[in-house]
Amino acid sequence: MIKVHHLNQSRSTRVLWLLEELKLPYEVVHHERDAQTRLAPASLGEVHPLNKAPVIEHNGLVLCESGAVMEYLLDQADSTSLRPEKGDAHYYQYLEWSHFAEGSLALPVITTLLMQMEQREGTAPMDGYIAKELALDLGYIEATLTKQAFFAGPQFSAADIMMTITLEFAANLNLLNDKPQIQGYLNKVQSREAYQAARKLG
Ligand SMILES: N[C@@H](CCC(=O)N[C@@H](CS)C(=O)NCC(=O)O)C(=O)O
Repeated sequence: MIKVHHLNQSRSTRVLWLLEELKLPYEVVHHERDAQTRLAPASLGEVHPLNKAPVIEHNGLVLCESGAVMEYLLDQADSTSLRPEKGDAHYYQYLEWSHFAEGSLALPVITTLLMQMEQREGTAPMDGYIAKELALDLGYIEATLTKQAFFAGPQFSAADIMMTITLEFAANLNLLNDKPQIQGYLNKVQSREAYQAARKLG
């Protein structure tokens, strides 16, 4: 059965909602935010190194990132009503908004939340948040690239194209100086002919 790790007041509500829509059987493991810091408890970190919700477990797979979890659950269901067919014009609108929610909208919304907290409480949660997120994310990426050659496994994929450009921003900001695996990975993908051709175009 699908196991959902749910954090109160969090994005994992997306997953519970979708499971209800799909009428798939599932069980919920509840994790409670720390009353003071509002951060996730260590119990989530025992399930996935990013220590965030949502995470699902199913048939030996441990999956995080709500958009990816949603796709996985849709793949498990018979119903196609919640995801337009590939090739249908609406499919690409579906894809655009699904990525937009986390890829574009979440950053300014979360930043506003943290800035409002700073003004209200006179503290600096933004600094703590950025340092914590960078350490977690870059550590997770470094560990992943220690285990496998590319993001989706042994083969290069479009996920590598997505990740490389963001990692290049990070490298330019000197955030990867202590990340030899990521640096080696970047050298490898940047030597691809198609990458060189794209760079030549600007
Ligand atoms: N992009 C990720 C974001 C995951 C995320 O930041 N989850 C938040 C809850 S909304 C969390 O677990 N925060 C607790 C923490 O950072 O300690 C997704 O869509 O799953």
